[in-house]
Parts: sequence; C-alpha cells; structure tokens
Amino acid sequence: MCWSPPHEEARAWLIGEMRGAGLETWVDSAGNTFGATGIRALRPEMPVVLTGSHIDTVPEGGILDGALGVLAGLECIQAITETRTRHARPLVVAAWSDEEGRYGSLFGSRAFCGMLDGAKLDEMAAVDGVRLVDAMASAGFDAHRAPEARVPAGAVGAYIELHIEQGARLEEAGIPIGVVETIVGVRRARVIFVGQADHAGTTPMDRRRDAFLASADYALRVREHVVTRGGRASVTNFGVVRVHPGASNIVPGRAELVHEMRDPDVAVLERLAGETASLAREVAGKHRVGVEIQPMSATTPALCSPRIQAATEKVCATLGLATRRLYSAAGHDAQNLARVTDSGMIFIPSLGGRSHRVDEMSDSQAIERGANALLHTLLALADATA
Ligand code: HGY
Ligand code: MN
Ligand code: MN
Repeated sequence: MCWSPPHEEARAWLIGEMRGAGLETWVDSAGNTFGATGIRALRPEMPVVLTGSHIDTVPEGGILDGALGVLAGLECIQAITETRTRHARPLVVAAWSDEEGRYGSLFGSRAFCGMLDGAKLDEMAAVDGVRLVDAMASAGFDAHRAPEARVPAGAVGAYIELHIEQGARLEEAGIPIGVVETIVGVRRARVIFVGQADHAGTTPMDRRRDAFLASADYALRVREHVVTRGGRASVTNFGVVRVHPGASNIVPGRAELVHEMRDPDVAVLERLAGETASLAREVAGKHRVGVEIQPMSATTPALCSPRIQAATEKVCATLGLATRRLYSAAGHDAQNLARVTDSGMIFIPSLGGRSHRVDEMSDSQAIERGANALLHTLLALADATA
C-alpha cells in the first residue's frame, strides 16, 4: 500500500539498487521514484526513453504485478550500462506511486502527466477513510505539492512498460509476448443505499427498509445488465461492501458499495454509467430506500503508440519470439503516459491467468523472454532506430 512503512522501505531499497547500478536517482513531489543514466532531471532538450511500473500492490496481491516492470527495467538499464552499449538517449526507469488506486487510481503517473486536480487533493481519501494528505505526510510528502511533478512537455521521447498480462489469453494461445494496443478505462463510484435500521426480530418482513437487500438486488441487476447490454469487453465488480450498523440483530440501515466498471471504449462506459445510475434509482424505489451515487474515479481508455508496438514486434521477430496484439483489461500507468509521449506495453503470460491474488505467477522463462524483449526495445527506442 503506497505511502505505508513497508512501501517506503521498498522505495529505499529500490533507490539503493538503482544507485548500485550507477544510476542517478530522484523522487518527485508525487512520490514517483526515478533512476536515470547520466541525468538528474527530465528536460525537453534531451528527451529520454522511459520504462517502469509500480511497487505498490493490492491487499493480498502477488509479487509480479508492478514489481516485474520496475525490476526488469532496472536490470535492462544496468545490463546496458555495464556492457557500455551505446545509446543516443538517456534511459530512465520509474516506479509510479499509488498505481493500485487507493487514491483514485494511477496517482503518481497522473501527477507526472499533468492530470491531477490540485483543488481536489484535500478531499481525496481511501475507502478506509485515510486522507491522501495524511498518508503522504506520514511518508514525508506534502500532497499539495504533487502537481509540481508534472513533466516538462517533450522531456519523454518514449515509454515502454513490461507487465504480466493478469489474464489467460497469452497462455491459452501459447504466445510468449503480448503487444498491447489499447488499455481499458475504469470507472469507480460509491453507491450508498439508505433505509432504516430496525430490530431484526420484531420488525415484520413487509415493513423493513433493508439497505443491504437493496444493494444486493442492485449488484445482481447491474451484473446482468453489464453482461447482456455492455460491450464485448465490458466488466463490472463490487469489491468493497460495507453495511451499517453491522450487527446481526439489526436490519441494515445503510449499505455502501464501491462499484467498478471497465471497457476499452469510453462511450460504452459513459452509457453504462447512465444506465446503472437509473437502475440504482429503480431498485431504491422498489425497496423503499434512498440511494446516492458518488463518482470516485474515472480513467480514460488509451491507445498505445503504433511506433512502440512496431518496435516491440520488430525486436521480438529478431529474438524469435511470437507476439500477439491485445487489449489490456487492467488499467496501467502507460495509459496516462500516452498523453505525454509514445507509450506502449509488453505483456508476458500469467500462469492460469491468475493475478491480484497471492498465487499470481509467471514462469521464469516467460520473465526472461519479457525482459529480453524490453531490453532490445529500449535499445531500439534509445537509438531512435525503431
Ligand atoms: O486494477 C487494475 O486494473 C490495475 O491492476 N491497477
Ligand atoms: Mn494491479
Ligand atoms: Mn499493475
């Protein structure tokens, strides 16, 4: 969890490894950590080739989501430096802060790409109520300075991120390398049903205004709606459910869901957001409860750069690695970087498609192939011969 003591310990370890590899290091005001060859800041006079990912994880997550891209990026740059391989542009590896979205998803790369609304910082809070300003202060950062992390225009010439697919398509197709074409948009909203707390024994069933029952009805109907009326790639999830007061002998007076929807097409997401809001009102009426919908975050789907895709495919052809183009059903920092530079992603297969769970894993050959594809893509982009 970003800004926590374990995360800051991991950051310190990473900076040590970067310095050990002979890189210049810095941390920006949004908590993004950088390791660079020969430069101490990003400036448009010398556009860099940037790689990286994130070191924060989901609760009870795996060890590759994010960390693979940061450590493989560092390993590649270290190998290039140690072998004194010529490259025209500086190489930089980044660990973006709070990718997993405790504070609205892809926080660090949003700040880096100038997408952070400074006016909202004071109200930003995690689902457990911890405010961003307090979480960042606990790690020694002033949240109000996060927008200063904005990268100068033209300072990044290309961005390429290595990541696990977090799904089963590559494994099932027996393809070692995925070349990402689009990255989904993710919309999150808090949906709060308000009924009436009552005695769970003495209140007749037909007189209850049960907020949890309304929320359960809503969840089932939304899932049906998204599956039948969404796009081919639309998905939805309810990963956080809170019932109040939360005692077995009280009819729930309040139920709060965090509702997430994803799709590579923003128009589909917009349509579903409107339709599910109407559904919420319809369900609330049926259960004689109130409902409030509080939007939490909305990331925009992104198209990856054809230049980066072609560079990766050319490199993989030389390495004898089969590739497949695919969309990412997970959100990534690369979708923000697409706003400031040519941005792309390389996927490797996830065993059984497992991710966001402790047994998330890829086999070592897959990791090696992915790192090799990243290494040669970085070199191609750094020499702008791609
Ligand atoms: O949730 C996601 O899509 C990513 O793992 N942050
Ligand atoms: Mn993740
Ligand atoms: Mn990730």
